[in-house]
Amino acid sequence: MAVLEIIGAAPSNYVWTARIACEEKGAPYALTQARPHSPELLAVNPTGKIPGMRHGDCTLFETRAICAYIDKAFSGPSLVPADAIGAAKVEQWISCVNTQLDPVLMRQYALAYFFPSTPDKSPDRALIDAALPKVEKALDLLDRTVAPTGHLVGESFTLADAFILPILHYLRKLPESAAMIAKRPALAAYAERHLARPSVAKTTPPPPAAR
Ligand SMILES: N[C@@H](CCC(=O)N[C@@H](CS)C(=O)NCC(=O)O)C(=O)O
Repeated sequence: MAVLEIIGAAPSNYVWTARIACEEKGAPYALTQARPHSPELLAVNPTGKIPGMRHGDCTLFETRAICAYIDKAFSGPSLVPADAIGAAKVEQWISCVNTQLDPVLMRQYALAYFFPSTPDKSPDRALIDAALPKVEKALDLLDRTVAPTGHLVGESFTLADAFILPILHYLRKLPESAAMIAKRPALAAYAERHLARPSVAKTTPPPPAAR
């Protein structure tokens, strides 16, 4: 069968999550570079968002669905616990990342630095300042959750961790969120430890080229 393709741009936190899943499973894959809404991407995802996936005749979009396929189609260690509570908790955290954490931490806060819509392309202070109380609240939630075991769910690395770690990588690069993480020891240790995990370190996007 053809090699599995993750289609998207390496800096995307969602593309990164899909690649972590491939690495964790030991699934051979290729990253096919494509921007959102490009023809290559629209061929596998009519919504235009990255990532998309192609494996032989199978095409998929939505990171959770792509990761579900990778988890079932390859024989490496399962990314979701087998027990009912563990599996449901992983779904709970992925859903929380997708519907509550990513929209604030990435779409509102981080993208106001990385892709500002200000006329001079300087960071969008109004959006950033409005996001900060919500960023604090989200980081409190994560800090409390990882404190007992050093994972989002249970005692080991799961797909839930693969969804939040790329976001934490970007938050550690930005001034307000970096300071907030540093003040939360459990979350700081969690980020430090898991961002060095081989599947995560190997897929970390290169820093943007200097302009
Ligand atoms: N729900 C989608 C979200 C993917 C997503 O938001 N991707 C971003 C990049 S990180 C994107 O394609 N943005 C471009 C756009 O929304 O038009 C998933 O889980 O795959």
